[in-house]
Amino acid sequence: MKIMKRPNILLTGTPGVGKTTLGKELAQRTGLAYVNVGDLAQEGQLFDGFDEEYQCPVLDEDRVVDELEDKMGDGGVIVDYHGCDFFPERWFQIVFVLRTDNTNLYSRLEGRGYTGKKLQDNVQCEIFQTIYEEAMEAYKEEIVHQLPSNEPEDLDRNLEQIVQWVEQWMKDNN
Ligand code: DAT
Repeated sequence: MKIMKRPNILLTGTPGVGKTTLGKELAQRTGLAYVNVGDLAQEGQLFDGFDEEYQCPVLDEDRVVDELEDKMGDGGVIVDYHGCDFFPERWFQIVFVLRTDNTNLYSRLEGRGYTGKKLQDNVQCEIFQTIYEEAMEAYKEEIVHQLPSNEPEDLDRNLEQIVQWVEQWMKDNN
């Protein structure tokens, strides 16, 4: 039996833009696997040092890549992370950068318990479109797409569009 080829999808963007919400629902609808890189690092303790300024462990990017390599090679994985330039470019067939308006993002992050510098820096990250620019540098521009992620209607529309893209990709590649 020939195994169906399936695409890998990267969901990236500033913390709080809605990657996890979209990724988990997308996995349910498509049958693709969902990988939250933050959770993966936590489970495997894939850290290298401690960031005193932000009071959080520093991701060991090489170990994350090693850990995921085989799974990504098989295809059919949705990866969720607030950074994107350390993954091998060849892993992903499409990259989505979720975008949220400042005021919206501010209240979401406040609700998550972020305060002070951490809150300011993350909102600023979104204002300066840092992750979008990182994605445009790291991947072919034509596979990088921005998705508005402000309200529930955005979530529904994003889901529909990506589900359709996956179906089309499967037809074209099998
Ligand atoms: P991320 O994984 O990017 O950090 P999340 O999925 O945890 O973000 O979402 C952060 C919060 O925002 C969470 O309370 C759910 C909410 N949210 C996500 N997508 C949304 C949308 N399209 N409309 C309204 N709220 C949304």
